[in-house]
Amino acid sequence: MKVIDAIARILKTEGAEFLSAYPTTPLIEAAAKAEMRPVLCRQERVGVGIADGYARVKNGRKLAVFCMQYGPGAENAFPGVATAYSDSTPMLLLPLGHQRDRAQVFPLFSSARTFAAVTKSVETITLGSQVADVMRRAISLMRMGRPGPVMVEIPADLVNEEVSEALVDAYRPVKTTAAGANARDVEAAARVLREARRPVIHAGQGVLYAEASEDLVELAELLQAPVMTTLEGKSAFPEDHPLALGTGGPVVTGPTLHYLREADVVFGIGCSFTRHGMAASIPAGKTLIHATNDERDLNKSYAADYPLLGDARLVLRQFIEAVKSQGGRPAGRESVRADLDRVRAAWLAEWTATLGSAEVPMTPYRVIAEFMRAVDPRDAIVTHDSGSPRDQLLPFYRAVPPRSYLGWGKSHALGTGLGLAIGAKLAAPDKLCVNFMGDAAFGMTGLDFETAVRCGVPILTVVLNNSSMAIEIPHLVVSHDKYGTRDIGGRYADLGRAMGGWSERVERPEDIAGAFARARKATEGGQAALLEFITSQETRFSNRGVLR
Ligand SMILES: Cc1ncc(C[n+]2csc(CCOP(=O)(O)OP(=O)(O)O)c2C)c(N)n1
Ligand SMILES: [Mg+2]
Repeated sequence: MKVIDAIARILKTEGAEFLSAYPTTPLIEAAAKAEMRPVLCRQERVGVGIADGYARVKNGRKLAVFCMQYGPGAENAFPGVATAYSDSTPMLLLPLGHQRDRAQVFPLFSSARTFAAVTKSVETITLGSQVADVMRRAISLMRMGRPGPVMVEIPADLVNEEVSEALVDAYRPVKTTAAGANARDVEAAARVLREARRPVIHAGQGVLYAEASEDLVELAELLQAPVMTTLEGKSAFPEDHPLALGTGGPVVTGPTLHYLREADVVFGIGCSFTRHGMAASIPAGKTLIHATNDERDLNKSYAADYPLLGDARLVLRQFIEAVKSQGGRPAGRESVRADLDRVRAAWLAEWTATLGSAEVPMTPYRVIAEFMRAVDPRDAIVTHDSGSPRDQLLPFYRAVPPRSYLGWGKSHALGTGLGLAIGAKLAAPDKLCVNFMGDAAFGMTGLDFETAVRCGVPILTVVLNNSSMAIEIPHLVVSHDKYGTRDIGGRYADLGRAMGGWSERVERPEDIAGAFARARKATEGGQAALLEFITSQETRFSNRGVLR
């Protein structure tokens, strides 16, 4: 059998349900022959995003793959791969490589060299007989410990080499393992957490990958401790829970700001505690308990008073047992919920007028509020894009079940949300999968809306069109006055229709609810839908940059 067919077979054995792809690579044909559906994007960075969104929704339990050609195909995938790397998404990238007699020669592009900086591992198959070993190594690394994108480069002249069928028949799906933390460390940290006056639990996406949301709820209820999530961890804790503080990222909910400032002990679980513009910083003077599955995170941006290494679910189970054996719920936690209710209500009261505003052009906040009224968060998977839409959606959208929101952005390439939404829909066809993007974000990747149309992946794309890069208002001042540098133009509903999708343009707040209902119906009928809302250049944000 040929090497390329061996790879397709191994992907199937590992449970890949489809192949995100862009030509030219013989893997597309090999996958089709092996009854695996190729989903072809319009550009590689979106193809990577499709596999990324799929991997996130499946928590890496199913194999997500993207393949592309050597040189330009691999080069054009870069922003997608960098995003997956910075957010630790478990996915497999399969670029073709140049043929072996010239692959090392200037100026030919080498994926192995270039992507080494943005992958967890990259390896070139140098002999056909190695194919199973190389694939097993890559997939094992991708899945274990801190996940991440891995790459296997396939030299173009290797694909037709013969390998023995027995080698591929013997391939078994990679088995993985995870460990809990050092028991004595847990004991000490649990004591500190139990005795804290004002503890806050800070949950990251490690809780999502470990599928540990129920365990997190159990610990929070046991301690009566409020829980915030990171940008990537949003939906790890149900945001309709009385102990939910909401998300802390580039913008911060009122409760997160209040409780994080007041906290004496912060327990980071499944998070990296990275200092980053997309993360709420931890104010000084806290006792930090930090549980992560990657030692590189410990003592990285903050000194950890109680470092713990382990899988989020196993560590949460250990904490639950330790807290119980130390006497269970601590005293003095009776008023936590009522206090939090008050703080939440006071914050929301500051925003009631904006969220319900009747102004024209409309504020994006009104669009978000109407969306939340129209759609049960249990029925949807929502993601943002870079720019103001992220900062408007993040604090107010209430994500409930795990993975009902895809928060992303340790690298925040404009245009990423569209591919993630397509991938989410492939992973969860019964959900309404929605990406909120600005008009500049649409300019980056919007033509891949046609991928959703053509491939029958009925997502809903919301374009918040303010004919501007509003988030650049503080950065483009003189240049805008003199040369109009923030202005951009376009009629995106027209484009959506021209690409074969269902679309509407909405200009008045009273029309928002009806438009969402019609768009949802279109997606349920199998059509990809695009709603263009003509909005103001909104500059109000919830505590943006307050915790930097
Ligand atoms: C690839 C890439 N280039 C540049 C940026 C910087 N950037 C972030 S948001 C933004 C403009 C956003 O405009 P738009 O999508 O229209 O949203 P708005 O703020 O107007 O609501 C830019 C240039 C980025 N995040 N990614
Ligand atoms: Mg804009």
